[in-house]
Amino acid sequence: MGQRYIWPKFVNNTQHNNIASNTILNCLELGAAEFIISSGARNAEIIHSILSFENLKYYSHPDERSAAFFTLGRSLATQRPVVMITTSGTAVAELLPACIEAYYQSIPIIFVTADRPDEFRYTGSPQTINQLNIFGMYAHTEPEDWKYDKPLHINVPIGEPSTNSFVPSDVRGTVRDFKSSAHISDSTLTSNTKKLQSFLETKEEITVMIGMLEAKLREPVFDFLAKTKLPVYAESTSGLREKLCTLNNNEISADRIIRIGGVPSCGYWRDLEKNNDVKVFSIVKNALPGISRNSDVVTDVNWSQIDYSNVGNPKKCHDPNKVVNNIISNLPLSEAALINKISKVIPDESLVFLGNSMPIREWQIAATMEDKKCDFFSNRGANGIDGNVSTFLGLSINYKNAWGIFGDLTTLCDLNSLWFVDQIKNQNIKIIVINNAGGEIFDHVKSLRPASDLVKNTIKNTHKLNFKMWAAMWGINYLRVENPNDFNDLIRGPSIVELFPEKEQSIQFWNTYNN
Ligand SMILES: Cc1ncc(C[n+]2csc(CCOP(=O)(O)OP(=O)(O)O)c2C)c(N)n1
Ligand SMILES: [Mg+2]
Repeated sequence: MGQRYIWPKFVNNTQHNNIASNTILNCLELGAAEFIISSGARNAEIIHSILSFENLKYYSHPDERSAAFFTLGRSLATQRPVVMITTSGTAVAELLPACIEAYYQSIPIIFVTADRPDEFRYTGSPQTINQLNIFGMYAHTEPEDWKYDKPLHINVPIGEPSTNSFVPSDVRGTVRDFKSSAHISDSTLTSNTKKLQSFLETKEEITVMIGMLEAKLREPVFDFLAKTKLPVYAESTSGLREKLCTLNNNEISADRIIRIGGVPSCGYWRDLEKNNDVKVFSIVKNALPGISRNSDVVTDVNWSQIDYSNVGNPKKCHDPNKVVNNIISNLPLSEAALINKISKVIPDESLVFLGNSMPIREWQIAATMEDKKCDFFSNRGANGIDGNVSTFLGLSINYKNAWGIFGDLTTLCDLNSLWFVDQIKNQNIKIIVINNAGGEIFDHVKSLRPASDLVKNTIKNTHKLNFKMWAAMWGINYLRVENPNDFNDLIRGPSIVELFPEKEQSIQFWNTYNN
């Protein structure tokens, strides 16, 4: 199926007939307020159009992959569609990782990709690839019936610019109010709510697991939990971990699991795959069960209409800090101890972005349970280690203080993200790099234990790099942290804080914690 690029339904523009301006007007009509630009000759007219509208907020970055993840962060922060604009050719292909992440997180980003006119397609002429439906199932391609539940791809064939293309135009566009709408009919919502109600009506033991949760769902879900008194395991990205008495991963046991929000990162969820006796009911925006065996899934329910109260023995949950504090008091240089320290020094109401893979897991068990009213995010849609810093930077603009915590390889995958730092002008960005010399997560993969050092080091990408010169390249502060007191030297301004945990202590931490 082809893709169209003019939507008279949205803009009946009688002022002029310029495809570049029309594209921008259409994006505004769809609710966009910001534009992220990666430039080339093919999209120059569209860029010109954005800049000549004068009142539009925009950012630019030469690397499309980073820019696309930044766009995802902007959409998450602003809760509205954000547009990313590229030139033609492989530039378009660079958007795929962020497109996939946005698909699994149901984030409404708009990719506007400039293309050569139709007759060039399939000819192999310069910078001409087949861009039609290039993102496959991961992007919607019809603006008229886009439901804002996944990315939208708008492919715009543009001919050679003329000398008139860049003269000032008097076209103006205004940013519309945008309210993210529920993509669900009243009757479906009622039927979903009934399904959850009947799942609850059982004598079997029920536990609730909460993964990444949209900010607007936090209050209704919190109220639902308070009313039902069900035992709960809440991940940090749910925004409820510190507000509830949450079970540890190893304390979860149930006949029925209600999963709310994104797929939980913990082992219990993965083990459910084999544990067929446990019935699972998921409530998640992307409508994906997150598990390959039989389970129920709905996109949304009416939380306030659920009528249920847990009459069984309330499960005792233990203060996770008690267990961990005991261990880290003897192991102050372990990764978990340093994460615990970070969680204490982060100012209240900060953005906290948790990178894959160990940071998100270590935060869950080792961060303070004090409720500092922070907002938590992570790229757990597809669990990629690419684009994490860029997503964080996109989010950071809306926060007075923004802390991102990343593994060393995750950081390496996104080194040019810092191009954005000058544009976002946030003086309180802290990029924490946990340098454990490679992919530490693989030391926790049981099946790899018998492998030789050669195999392990190859899989872990063991290295001896550090990030001091990375900070120097972008002219931002650098702090080396080897023990918790080093955080006292943290200064104002965008900073890279590189942590060097002591390997032996980290190993000992996990050995003690797991036993
Ligand atoms: C784009 C991408 N490539 C590869 C992987 C597989 N992977 C998962 S975790 C990981 C290592 C991460 O290392 P690091 O960022 O240093 O974090 P650590 O495990 O040390 O906490 C890799 C390669 C992935 N998730 N995403
Ligand atoms: Mg690492």
